[in-house]
Amino acid sequence: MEFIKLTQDGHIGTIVLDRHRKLNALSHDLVAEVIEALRQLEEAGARVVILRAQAGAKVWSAGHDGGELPEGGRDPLGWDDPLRHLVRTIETCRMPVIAMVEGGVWGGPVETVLACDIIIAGPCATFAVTPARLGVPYNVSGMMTFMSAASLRLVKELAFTASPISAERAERIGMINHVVPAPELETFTLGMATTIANNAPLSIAVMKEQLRVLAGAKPVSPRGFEKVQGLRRIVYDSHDYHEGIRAFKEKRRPAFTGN
Ligand code: LCV
Repeated sequence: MEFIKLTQDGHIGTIVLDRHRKLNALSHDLVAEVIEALRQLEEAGARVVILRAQAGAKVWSAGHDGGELPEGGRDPLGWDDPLRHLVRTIETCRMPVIAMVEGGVWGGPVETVLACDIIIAGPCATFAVTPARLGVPYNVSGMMTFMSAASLRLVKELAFTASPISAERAERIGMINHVVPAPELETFTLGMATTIANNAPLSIAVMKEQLRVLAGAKPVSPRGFEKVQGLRRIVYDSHDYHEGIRAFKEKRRPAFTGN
């Protein structure tokens, strides 16, 4: 595989994001390799998976690949978007997925990390929810992922400011499980993976699916869903969305007008 490294040691699988030149930006091809790796690990009897970046990474992932974002008139985060497919695969695969985070996590990859079952970070890890930075209308299930991970007030701060928060703060508010000193991060993560792998895989797989079904059981009426989708369309049909994506691709600050 070109964009990830896949290894398995007994019942523990490890997927390393390895698209170094683009800071592990989640392109269609990188996501396809992660999804295939999860499928192979499940088939090979892995009982737990560690999803991580290269050792010592300054950026865990720089976000949805900006080059693959539509420039307007189409839902940028629809059902078939690679990021949506990756989140669903992590949530529904039988094995617990532990996100081991070093470096900055930007945009869609924050949701990818939050979709993982357990999050263990080094002290320099940061998390930035960036739709407002680009003018993107985040999608419904993504918002629910954020709401499951943090209080509504904190989700609003993350979403409205698009500013990174520290691993220490994320742990303090319960958004991530552990912050571990960098030299101990790998050992600590492997230790937890080993504990999980030595427990009953069927019981864990069923509890993981139970928790997914129960956590996702938030009543959104068809009318409510249609209203949200209509509001999102206003955004991705707007001048600001087009400007945000163009500015991102041209590496300049966007000039948002509110239209
Ligand atoms: C493709 C990239 C990217 C990238 N795609 O290094 O959540 S939503 O709704 O917002 C969703 C739509 C989403 O996820 O949007 C993307 C959100 N991500 C961001 O806002 C972060 C964008 N990246 C950055 O701000 C910087 O790259 C950071 C601060 C992460 C690192 O800065 P640094 O100066 O260390 P460069 O910016 O020079 O990036 C190194 C290479 O990675 C590419 C970037 O274009 C450059 O490649 P080239 O030298 O070939 O141009 N890169 C970075 N992010 N999201 N490519």
